[in-house]
Amino acid sequence: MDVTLTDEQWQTFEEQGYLKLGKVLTELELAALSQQIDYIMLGKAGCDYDRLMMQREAGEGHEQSSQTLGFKGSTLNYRKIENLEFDSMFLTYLQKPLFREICDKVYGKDTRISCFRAMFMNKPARHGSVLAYHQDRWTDLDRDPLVTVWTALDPATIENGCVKIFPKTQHQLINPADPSGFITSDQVSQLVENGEPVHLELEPGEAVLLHNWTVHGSEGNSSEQSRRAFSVCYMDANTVSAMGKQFTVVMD
Ligand SMILES: O=C(O)CCC(=O)C(=O)O
Repeated sequence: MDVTLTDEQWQTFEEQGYLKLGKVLTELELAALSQQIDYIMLGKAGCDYDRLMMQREAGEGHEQSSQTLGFKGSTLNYRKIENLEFDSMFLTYLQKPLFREICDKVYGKDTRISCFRAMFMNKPARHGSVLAYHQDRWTDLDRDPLVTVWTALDPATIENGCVKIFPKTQHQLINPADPSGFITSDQVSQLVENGEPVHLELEPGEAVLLHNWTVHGSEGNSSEQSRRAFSVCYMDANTVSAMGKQFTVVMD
């Protein structure tokens, strides 16, 4: 398991807008995080559910729920769970030295780092929905968070809706005034003219570093294999939201 990145790896990241980090979790850590997220979904974790943003996926006789604070029933059919920095196991993971090193490189050495979001992104077996192509940016912030580490807890494959990206799209915003970051189907077609998207197939415990502006999305999942993943967007802790959102400092 690498704990430091080479100059060559940084160069690849800067050129391509993404970098496969390889295994970042031991088997034990992977098993513990996978169990913890299942316990959270099933209502068995000893965490404060009122602080977690939880969105249920459509299926099992339910519509897709809104993304709001609080538990929405005991099921593995959740789509998204945010604010996992409030869970001690996920917090410990996102503070790994490799991620501190990445933040040092991107934001400057020893910059205090907060977490724009620490999020479980799930494509439940048989029900996972499509996420259209977009760039990650939020117009209420006074500066853009630049990086996300996306970690597979299950195998992430083409069949179960792994993330797919357009390399080298990190240099400019496609729709700078649009707060959603989503791009139109015409814009996707234009990107495809320059090359097909890359599917980021990963083994459980592997991670990928993404520039937040790299265009990315994912297909649905109709397979029997869930696609559980943990995605952390790190930002400079001095970032201010015009909407008054507060962010948790995760690295001092
Ligand atoms: O997990 C996915 O399918 C996409 C996640 C994503 O868009 C993100 O982490 O910014």
